[in-house]
Amino acid sequence: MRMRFVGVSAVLLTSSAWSTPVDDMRNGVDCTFALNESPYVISGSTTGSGTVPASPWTSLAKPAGSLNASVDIYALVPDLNLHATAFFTASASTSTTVKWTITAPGAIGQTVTFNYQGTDISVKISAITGELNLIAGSVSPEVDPTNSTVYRNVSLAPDTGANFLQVKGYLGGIVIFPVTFRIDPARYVGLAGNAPTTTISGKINLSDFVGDSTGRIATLTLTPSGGGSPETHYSILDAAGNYTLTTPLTGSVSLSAKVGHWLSGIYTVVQLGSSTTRDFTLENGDVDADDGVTVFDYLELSNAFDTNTGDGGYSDSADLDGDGSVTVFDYLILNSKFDTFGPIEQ
Ligand SMILES: [Ca+2]
Ligand SMILES: [Ca+2]
Repeated sequence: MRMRFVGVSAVLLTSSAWSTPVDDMRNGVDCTFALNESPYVISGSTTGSGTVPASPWTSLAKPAGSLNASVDIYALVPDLNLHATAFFTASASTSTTVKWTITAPGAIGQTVTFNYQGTDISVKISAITGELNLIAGSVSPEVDPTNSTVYRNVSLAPDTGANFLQVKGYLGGIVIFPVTFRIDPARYVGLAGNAPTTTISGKINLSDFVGDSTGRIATLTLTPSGGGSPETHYSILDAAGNYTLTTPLTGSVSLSAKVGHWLSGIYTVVQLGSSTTRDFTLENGDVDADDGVTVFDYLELSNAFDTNTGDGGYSDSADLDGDGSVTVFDYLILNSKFDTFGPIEQ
């Protein structure tokens, strides 16, 4: 009977993917904002105030890994009946404070018409700006009112700064006409219920091996490039040597793989954020699995020499080529890799 690793599946997660609300927000894919019912102010030759009906919650497209976002102004403020992309550019001054500035260069020069207290007023836009100043609170599940889905949210409270979208323009060709819409509160919508993850998969080629890789356990270690705790995964290989893992880590990491009596291999930089494939070719000869081919491996191979599968002294880890016998061919493999150490760059 050939010795095999017992198939035990285990994933050890040693590091959190999001350490601050801002990080959590950065990792998400959408933002949702509500436009509050709010007075707008008209200055210039016209004075007075009116009320813009409350808009439904509006989702902004946000690239994963970014705090920036964009949305058609029409979705943000339907009353304007204006189509132009509003860009939300964010900066985080602390781990919980985010400021977005809003610009919409495509809106400049367009004409919009407000119904102001029963009168239609046409305004040629000369400037459109906005700002959101927010304090991100702790992570908590919340219900998105637009679709009743429970999301992993960062609660956002207005900071001391103003939260607004302001349109300036010309009424009758000369009058500056600022109209301010208050945007408050904002809500971050993450991936539903789960942390963003990256799946890494690939094939581990076991060099100088004619045996069966099925059931062998690959130890895969992700180490954040910028420091932080390594994350170790164990993947049970199939007959083709395929492995897969899913990690909540973000940014760039190194990825190493070690299997039994093969030296470890490493990719020094793997950028996380989208599913990725990394194949390994691991060198044979590390009988004692200490990640180097040394005299100690010779000693272990010698102890098992001239045994076959089922013999008392047979050692699966000394049968380097996996043919069921520990022979001179296994010695030759060890000899060819003598004084070689992992991890070997892939
Ligand atoms: Ca060794
Ligand atoms: Ca052999």
